[in-house]
This record gives sequence, structure tokens and C-alpha cells, in this order.
Amino acid sequence: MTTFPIAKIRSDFPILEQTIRNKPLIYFDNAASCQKPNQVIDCISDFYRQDYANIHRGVHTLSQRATDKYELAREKVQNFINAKSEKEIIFVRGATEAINLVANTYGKANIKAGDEILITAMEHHANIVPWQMLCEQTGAVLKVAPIDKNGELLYSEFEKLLSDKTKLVAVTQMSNALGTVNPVKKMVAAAHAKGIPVLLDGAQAIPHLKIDVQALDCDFYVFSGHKLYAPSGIGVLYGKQALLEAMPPYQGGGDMIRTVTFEKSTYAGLPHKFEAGTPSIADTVGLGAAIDYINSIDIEAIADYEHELLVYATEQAMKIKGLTIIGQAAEKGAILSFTLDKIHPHDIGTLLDSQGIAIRAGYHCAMPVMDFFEIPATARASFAMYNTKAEIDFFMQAVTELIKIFG
Ligand code: C6P
Repeated sequence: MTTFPIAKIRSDFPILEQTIRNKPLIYFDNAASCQKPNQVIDCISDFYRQDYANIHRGVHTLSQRATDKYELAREKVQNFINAKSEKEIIFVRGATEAINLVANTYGKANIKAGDEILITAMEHHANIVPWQMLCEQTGAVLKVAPIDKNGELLYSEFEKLLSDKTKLVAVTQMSNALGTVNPVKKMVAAAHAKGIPVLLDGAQAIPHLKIDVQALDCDFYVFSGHKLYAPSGIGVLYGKQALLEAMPPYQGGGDMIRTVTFEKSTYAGLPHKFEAGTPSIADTVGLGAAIDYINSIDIEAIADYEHELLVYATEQAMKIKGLTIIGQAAEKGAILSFTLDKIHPHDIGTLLDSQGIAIRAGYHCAMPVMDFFEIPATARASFAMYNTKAEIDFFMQAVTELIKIFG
């Protein structure tokens, strides 16, 4: 077995070299957004220095070069998630926009009063609010599959909620607040057995798990580039070609049309039908570079290494008296959400920052999860491929100190 090239990986991320408040930066806020390697940063600056122009419009060399790079990024995404065709890869701003796109196109075309949309109790607001808005507009009903105190989906309850009225299932593959990884392949199969399409929110899963949309057989898969070592402002909606073809466009404007007259417009084919206006061109090219970077290491090696970090951090955290881990599912990604007796998560976050440690404290855009656990917030340490056990040790020491200070 080859060892994980952690020293080389860390040297690829220039931001990690700095000190914060005179302490080496420990960046444990990766579930919110992760840092970018030189390979991505350089790719974007080279692109602006050498190749930048608008795409799909110009006959000049730069426009053609920029178009080629943009479309190459689409192919890289296609291969990364094993989509059948590049036509199934729609570039959007992020997971949030992708879900809103589906709600406003597929949803408005296919969901009517009395129909049901099924989500789970561990969803991020991005996979709740767009469906609520759709329900308000159509008279459809939002159903929620419950979770247990470990933060695991009650699978049999999920199955029971799949009914003749269910017209769409939208679930997260990995919870951002708890780390729970859902049995999405089984969930897709159960929904399909009743003819119900499934959207998977892959915002958290994509940097940690190998994704194969054909093996999952999901109908839609959404993710953001910024959690995948790519820039913010670029994300992906994957959709099965037949579904995307049948869906009306989302936004109207340049690049998404075939013909326009004042009487009527006709629309471009896939994927351009869903990409109105000038997109985030350099960031898309940067997403392609991030995928190259991940492939150069191997996503499965990254997943194994991060799992090791999670297991180690969990073992250490369980030794700390007064610390409660929120989310103890058997299948978990590299997220450790916790509370401390007597210290509010926001204070934990601020005090850890004074030690150079970046975590997220709050409700993590998952208020219903906090309500379920009857807590206002958690502190959340989330790990990426560049984190180390030594960082976890320092972090645990800092947490132990906090508990001492607060008695
Ligand atoms: N979660 C977190 O700190 P956007 O903001 O569109 O890139 O991603 C939204 C989103 C959707 N689903 C899940 C499961 C997510 O975790 C997120 C983003 C970040 O947990 C920012 S709130």
C-alpha cells in the first residue's frame, strides 16, 4: 500500500503556510469551503493572462481557445462523476442554484396541487426552501423522512413515505451538520420502484466519496465547486438527458437560444439551454483543474485518508469530558459536530480562532437539525485531504483548555 502523500499535498496549498494570531493556521472549516491548491490558482491566473475571452460567441482565436477550455472542463466533470454524456452536465453557480433550477423547471412542469415532495430531516436549507417555495406556488406538500438520535435516517420511515402522491425525492448524500452518509443507492432504487425521480444533493459528498451517477442511477445530482478545491461561483447540475430535454429552460437570455424573433424564441439544445448569459468562465476552467488535481491523487485514497482522520478525531473527542458529539451515524464523512457543556458554540469558535484554528460554529444552514437535537448550534470541525492527526491533537488540546477555563 502506498502512503498518502500528505507533505506534498500540504505544499500545494499556499494558504496553509501562514500563521493566524501567531499560531500555525489549522483549517478545519472545509465543509463550508475548502482551500485551493496552486494547480487551481495558477490555472486561473494563466487563463486570464493567456486565454481569456467570452465563449461560444467569437470566431477569433482567444474566444475559441476559451470555449475549448470551458467545454473541456465539462468533459472532465462528466468523467469525474461518470455521466453518460457531456450534455448532462449543466454549469451553474453552485448546489443552491442547481436545486432552484430543478424546482423551477422540472418542478413547475411536473408537480401540482396535492402531489408530494419527499426530503429528509437532515437537509441543508438549500434542499428545503426551494421545495417549500414550489409547494407554496403549486399546492404540493413537503414530506420529511425522520432521523434518529445518532443522526441516521430512519430508512423504513423513508420507504413508508414513498406513495402514489410522491412526485420527487430530494435527499442529501452526506449531511453537512452531522456528517451522516445516506444509503442513497438503496433510496434511489426504492423511489424508482414506484416511478419516482430522485435528486441527490452531493454538496458535501463530492470531495469525499467516489461518485458514479450511472451506478447511483439518480435522476439529478448537484454540487458546488468550492467544496471540491475549485473556485466559488461555479457548480454543477447533472441530470439524465431525457429529463433535461423535457424540462423548460430556467433563465432566458444569450447563449440559451437557437432563434429569437419578437413573436417567439426557440431554445438551444443541451447543455446550453440551461446556461443563459456569460458564465463564470475562468472558474469553470478552474473546476476542471481541481478535478485534475484530485485525479492526480485519487479520490479513493483521499476518502480513506479522511476516514482515518475522522476515526482518530472521534476517538480523541470521546475522551474529552463535557464534549458531546452531534451525529454518530455508522456511515459518516469527515465532519465532527459537537457541543461543550457551558460554552456556546460561537464562543468555542472565537476562542479556537485565538489558537489559529478555523472551525464553523452555528446552525450550519440546517435549523431543523438543530431543532431535532434541541440545541441552538454546534461547533463543527470538518477535515480535508491536507489536514493531519497532529492538527487534530492540537485542536483537542485547545478544546480541553477551553473546558478547563470555563470550569
Ligand atoms: N454548506 C456548510 O458550511 P452552496 O452554498 O450552494 O455552495 O451549497 C449549499 C449546500 C447544499 N447542500 C449541502 C449539504 C451543503 O452543505 C451546502 C453548503 C456549507 O455546511 C455552507 S452553508
